[in-house]
Amino acid sequence: MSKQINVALIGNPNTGKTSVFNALTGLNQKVGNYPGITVEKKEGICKLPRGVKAHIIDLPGTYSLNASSLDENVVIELLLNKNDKDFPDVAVVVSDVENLKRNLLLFTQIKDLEIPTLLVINMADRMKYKGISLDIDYLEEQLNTKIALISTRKKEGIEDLKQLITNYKD
Ligand SMILES: Nc1nc2c(ncn2[C@@H]2O[C@H](COP(=O)(O)OP(=O)(O)OP(=O)(O)O)[C@@H](O)[C@H]2O)c(=O)[nH]1
Ligand SMILES: [Mg+2]
Repeated sequence: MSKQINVALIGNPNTGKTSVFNALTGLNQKVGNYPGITVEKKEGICKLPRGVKAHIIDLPGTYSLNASSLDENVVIELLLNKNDKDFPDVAVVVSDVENLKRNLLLFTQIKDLEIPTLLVINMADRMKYKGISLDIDYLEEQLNTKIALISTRKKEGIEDLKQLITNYKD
């Protein structure tokens, strides 16, 4: 039997989680230029290298794991229930490149739950325009995580992300 892993896409509102979901699964869930587009859990499948199959879960945006809205409860309920059939083997935290610092609060909270975590920094296409540069090796070391710098808009970095998901235990 081929191996299947649960992957949850988690992040602040409007960082591009659903865009990543669509890129990974080939589905076409609604994307929009304001926060709160995704209101419930969506699921899809992504075929990864080495015959691994990923069950991808797109979630509503959340700023933290301190529940303050219904949408955030969906995320908290999933992450705090190890018996949930969708409980992630790996949490992919999606940040946008312009708000990285703010997004790291949620990243840290998920790491504290000791769920294997990857960090996606999306919207890399905005870096030049915004004059942002990042030292990914340094960030990986400081945050003790693997990072995929991607742009779903330019379709860049998606294969790297698939590779990181495949190797999430390394
Ligand atoms: N410039 C740029 N914009 C992007 C990129 N990826 C997504 N976006 C835009 O960011 C906005 C939010 O995208 P979504 O995928 O809906 O974001 P989300 O995190 O799922 O949003 P919520 O479900 O509301 O939390 C949309 O306007 C996208 O077109 C990217 O790589 N570059
Ligand atoms: Mg969404």
